[in-house]
Amino acid sequence: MPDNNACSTKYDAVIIGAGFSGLYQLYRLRELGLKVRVCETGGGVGGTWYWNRYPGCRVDSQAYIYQYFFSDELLNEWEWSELFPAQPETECYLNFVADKFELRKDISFNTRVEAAEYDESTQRWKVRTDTGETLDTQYLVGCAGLLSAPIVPFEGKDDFQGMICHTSSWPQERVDFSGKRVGVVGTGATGIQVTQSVAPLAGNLKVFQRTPAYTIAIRNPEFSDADNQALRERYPEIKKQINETFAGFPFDFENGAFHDHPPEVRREVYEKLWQEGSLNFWLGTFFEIFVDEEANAEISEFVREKIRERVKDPELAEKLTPTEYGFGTRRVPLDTGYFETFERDNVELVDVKVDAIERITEKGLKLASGEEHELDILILATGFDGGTGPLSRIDIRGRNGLSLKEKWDADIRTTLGLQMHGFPNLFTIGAPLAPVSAFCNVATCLAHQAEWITDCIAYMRDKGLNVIEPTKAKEDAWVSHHDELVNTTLIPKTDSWYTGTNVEGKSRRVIAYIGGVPQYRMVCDELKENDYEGFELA
Ligand code: NA7
Repeated sequence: MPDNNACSTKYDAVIIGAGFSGLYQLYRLRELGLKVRVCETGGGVGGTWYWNRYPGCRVDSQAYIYQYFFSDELLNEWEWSELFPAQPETECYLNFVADKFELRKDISFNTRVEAAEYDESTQRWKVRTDTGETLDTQYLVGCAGLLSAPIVPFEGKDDFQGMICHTSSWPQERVDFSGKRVGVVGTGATGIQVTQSVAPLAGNLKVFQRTPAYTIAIRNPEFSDADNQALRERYPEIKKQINETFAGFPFDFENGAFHDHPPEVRREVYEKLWQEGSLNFWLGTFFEIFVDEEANAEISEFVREKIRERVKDPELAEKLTPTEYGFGTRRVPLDTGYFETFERDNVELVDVKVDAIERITEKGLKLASGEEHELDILILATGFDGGTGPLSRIDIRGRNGLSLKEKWDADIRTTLGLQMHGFPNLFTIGAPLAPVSAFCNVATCLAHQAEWITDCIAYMRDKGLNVIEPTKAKEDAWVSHHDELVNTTLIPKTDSWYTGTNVEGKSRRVIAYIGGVPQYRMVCDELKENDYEGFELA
């Protein structure tokens, strides 16, 4: 019998994942003339937008910035139906891109990368998939997403007799909620979207909340042909703008310094931005929201007032109003009637802060007090091992067998989120310690990282070089700079996937670089201009 490992296929680059970043990375590297293969676990393209097909899933960056800007033809051909499209539209867009640029021929679907090992003697990676194939490649690019490793924090999943589903592995076929007793665990961005969408469909719905969320009521106008045309005319300006704003959005902190304004002027700013119904209220009010307790307290209180206005029942309002952390120190969700959902007769809020969920049982969920909630459908909106999980769940081994999982278990370190010491020729998009992991419109930042990687590989080829790896000193310097910056902010004080506290035993470090997109781009550009100083090239 032939040994699969013996007949490995040779590539210049193997990309893990055919989501937003993987598709673009494939396009770019193919343009360089490289032989590239993408391995994708799913049966189609889209990554996050392939897997997260739960009811209500919707993008919360404006559609016209949550897309690719590399092709004018593409920008001209695609039409957006609304400002914040639902999952099917974004998935459809990514399929359109894959078809238009004939990307599928280089993608192996239903193919999970299980392991990858760097061979020092050949200076190449051996990539093993669950289909039994071994791919031999010079470069390995991790495009596995930043929120694609789901967390199921309870025992007993297999005992449950009803339907159980994490939001990120939602079935392709329609789920019938009518007359069903449904439970949703989690009230993050996902739990909010699923709650407000499933409530009108279910017999009854119990929402198990441990920590209430601040959320902004979305304003989501539909787009006409004329709107799409007007956008097309503005694309050159928008493309420029998103690379110059703090978070890669079409807005910035443009209201001056918090303390330069009297409270009534600041309030006008809040009211105005609140009416926009977008993340502008978070990433466009005052930068002090991230660094100044007083500013953060004032903005948090403003949002609490908005929640109280929306929830008529004071007791319920109290339960739904966050008080234990500041607004914007966790990822801010957008909602469509989320708070109003709790006024429906078929919806109940179950507070599991004090009486915690103990386990999943045959019939539903059991709390620490012994109380059991019987359910037909259990939806787990319990989040992800953000930033690290997607790659550390693959057995990736660099020089001297160094395991990426072990490296990150000990300490979450990268060099600008793009490479890692000990892992030559491994590039990453969406990995920790870059803005992309949390403080950026993902589409802006993923594209930038894919372009940086492409330029780096082109440089290597032009110079006749085979291997690139950041030195330990370079990585140390980046990690220190990251820590120094983020430790002056309020972010590390709040528990969430940003700080890694949502995963038991995960080492604590803020996952995303908070220096802003322009600053990050500048550092990346300087590296290119200085021939990758601080990286070992051979
Ligand atoms: P998040 O934001 O990590 O939210 C997960 C939610 O699940 C959150 O409300 C958690 O409560 C809750 N959770 C997790 N474990 C438990 C247990 N054991 N008991 C009760 N509740 C629990 O994930 P999302 O999927 O909503 O959003 C992830 C990102 O996707 C989002 O930020 C956007 O960028 C898109 P907790 O707050 O920890 O008390």
